[in-house]
Amino acid sequence: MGLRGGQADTEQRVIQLEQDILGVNNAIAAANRRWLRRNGILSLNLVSSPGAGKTSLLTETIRRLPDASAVTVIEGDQQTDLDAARIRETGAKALQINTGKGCHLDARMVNEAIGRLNMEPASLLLIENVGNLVCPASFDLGEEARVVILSVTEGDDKPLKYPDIFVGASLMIVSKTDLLPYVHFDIDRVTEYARRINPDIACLTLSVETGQGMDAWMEWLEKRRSTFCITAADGDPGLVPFFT
Ligand SMILES: Nc1nc2c(ncn2[C@@H]2O[C@H](COP(=O)(O)OP(=O)(O)OP(=O)(O)O)[C@@H](O)[C@H]2O)c(=O)[nH]1
Ligand SMILES: [Mg+2]
Repeated sequence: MGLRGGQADTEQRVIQLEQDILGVNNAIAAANRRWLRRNGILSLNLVSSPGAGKTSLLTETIRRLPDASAVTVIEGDQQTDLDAARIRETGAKALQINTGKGCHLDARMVNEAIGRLNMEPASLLLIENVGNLVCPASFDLGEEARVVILSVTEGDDKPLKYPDIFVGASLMIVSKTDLLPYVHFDIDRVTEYARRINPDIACLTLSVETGQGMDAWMEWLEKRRSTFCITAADGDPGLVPFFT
């Protein structure tokens, strides 16, 4: 009885701690979103498992945009600044965050990055999260939309196995479609599974290698940019987004 009571206490404390951490994160994320919106900066949070092709998609996307200097990328990885270096080669500004043992970016990391980046109003902010289909699902960064990338080599059952990451996502991109002839992956099935989890999710397929689907992705991005309105009405955005 004593042991059970002690166990229940511990579980209660763990739940409370998790709620506190997420509560603080959500408050900072809301501050990030407010600041980004007031400055007319469209922000996307790209999530996937490791190696699904996030950085490759980002570099190819920036190359296709008319002005690389109007794009900023926040890169999240446990170690190295390899991805930020790949982004900088395109002419876009990139800031690398190393999370060490951490398995996701959080709103405070993005808040601090925003404070250092000196982004132009009405520019584009692309955030590459740490490769992981689980942890990033719980941490709002303050982005305008979450984009989930799933490569065909990972299997078409992922929306059902890792549903949380698909729940709040605006778009699922099925990547590396040039490899479809070599793997068992059914595009109709993955689309049906993703929409079973999130009926509103948009779905695109593409290959950075062959260029298949890149035009549709660029159109999605352009539409998102053109419908994104500057919500500057409620006051001065201020220069520094820091929450604390
Ligand atoms: N065949 C094929 N390979 C691709 C495609 N896109 C990316 N790759 C390859 O997939 C590997 C991983 O690509 P990255 O862009 O580094 O993936 P990532 O999601 O950024 O990886 P992490 O940041 O480590 O999570 C690289 O070897 C890429 O060349 C594609 O469309 N087709
Ligand atoms: Mg990467």
